[in-house]
Amino acid sequence: MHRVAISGTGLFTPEQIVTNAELVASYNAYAEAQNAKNAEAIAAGAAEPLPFSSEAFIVKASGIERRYVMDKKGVLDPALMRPVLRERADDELSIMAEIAVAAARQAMENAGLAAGDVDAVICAASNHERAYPAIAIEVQQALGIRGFAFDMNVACSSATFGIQAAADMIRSGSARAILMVNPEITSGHHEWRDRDCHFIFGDVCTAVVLQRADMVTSDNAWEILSTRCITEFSNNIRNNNGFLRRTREGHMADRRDMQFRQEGRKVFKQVVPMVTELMLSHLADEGVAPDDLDRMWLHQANKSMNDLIGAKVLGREPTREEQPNVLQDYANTSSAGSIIAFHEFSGDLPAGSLGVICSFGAGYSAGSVIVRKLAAAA
Ligand code: CO8
Repeated sequence: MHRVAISGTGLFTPEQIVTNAELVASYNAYAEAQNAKNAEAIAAGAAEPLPFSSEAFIVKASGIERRYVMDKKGVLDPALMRPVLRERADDELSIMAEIAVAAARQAMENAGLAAGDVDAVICAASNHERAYPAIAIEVQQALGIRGFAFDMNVACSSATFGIQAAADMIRSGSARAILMVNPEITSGHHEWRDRDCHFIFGDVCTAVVLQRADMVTSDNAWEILSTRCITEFSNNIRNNNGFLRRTREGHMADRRDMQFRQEGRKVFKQVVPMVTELMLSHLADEGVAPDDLDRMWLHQANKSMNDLIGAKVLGREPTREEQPNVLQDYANTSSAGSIIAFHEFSGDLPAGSLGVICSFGAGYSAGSVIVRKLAAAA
């Protein structure tokens, strides 16, 4: 069995940012227009008016201040409320593969690896832009990587589940190094017309290179000491879109359940204990005391949720150094959130530092990865 390390990460961020002020102005203009259109039904008590959104609520409830998106114009247009992305020909690089390649190049450079050093690609994300061929295989071809590639989806937990899958394959000798990418164009399957969740998501792509620890040359490499993934079925975060859509009467209509929807309060209440228990039992089983942790890179869904999980794990409020947040700048980027935090806040720690990457989300699903920083290669 080989020891495995994360030896490089990469991050692609779209050029366009949407602030809470811009988002709320657009949503409220949409709500006003809808209410004017349905004025008669509303006056007759046959329809409810759409409620208005507020910047103050968004910051207080979530900690989110802005988010990156692939198409700001479409998302903010009250007549559209969705991104508009150019259709690409089959022989052009697809948009998910394009952002994955950008993040991947950075991760491979940080790991000091060339395409010939990598044996597999995993695309782990919440939604894939087509059924097949796999986005991962397209990324593999674009980068000139040999070996094999596949897509996987465990919603917001895709990256930690991907790390576990890659680490297990490297440990057992199926591959020397694996590139995992997390292209999250959440704006495409988010419901921008729903006041209760229109502020939650942002677009981004992260990439992680995992390789045999004895082959690492990077100065910022983290040995994977242990991984643990759990799932528990819940309908509280759900999207009914899928390949059987056209087989069902009425499913081609503009239906709310064909985009992301959730029972946010229930998710909060049920996922916090699930994640806390996962992290505490995982640490205990590996003989790591919570106080020994130098850093926790948590999934970025909601600031209060992360604060609560951090406090329950450490038994006290974590400092910003112990538990960095990126949520205010990126919003929830699904599987990429914990990896953005790791990418931005891991280089400063010295060799021997201990940390946990943890993600959680739809499924429910949660993944915990315990890592220790390796000494720089001689
Ligand atoms: N502006 C003003 N008021 C609002 C707004 C708004 N935008 N939204 C709601 N309110 C009002 C409500 O109507 C309610 O009013 P009242 O008290 O009069 O009834 C009040 O504010 C409180 O509403 P909530 O109870 O809904 O508010 P919460 O405090 O619970 O906060 C959150 C809402 C922020 C959604 C919170 O519940 C939360 O973050 N929960 C956790 C959710 C979470 O982590 N989900 C993870 C989902 S991501 C995932 O798993 C990946 C899925 C795949 C990716 C999909 C990509 C698109």
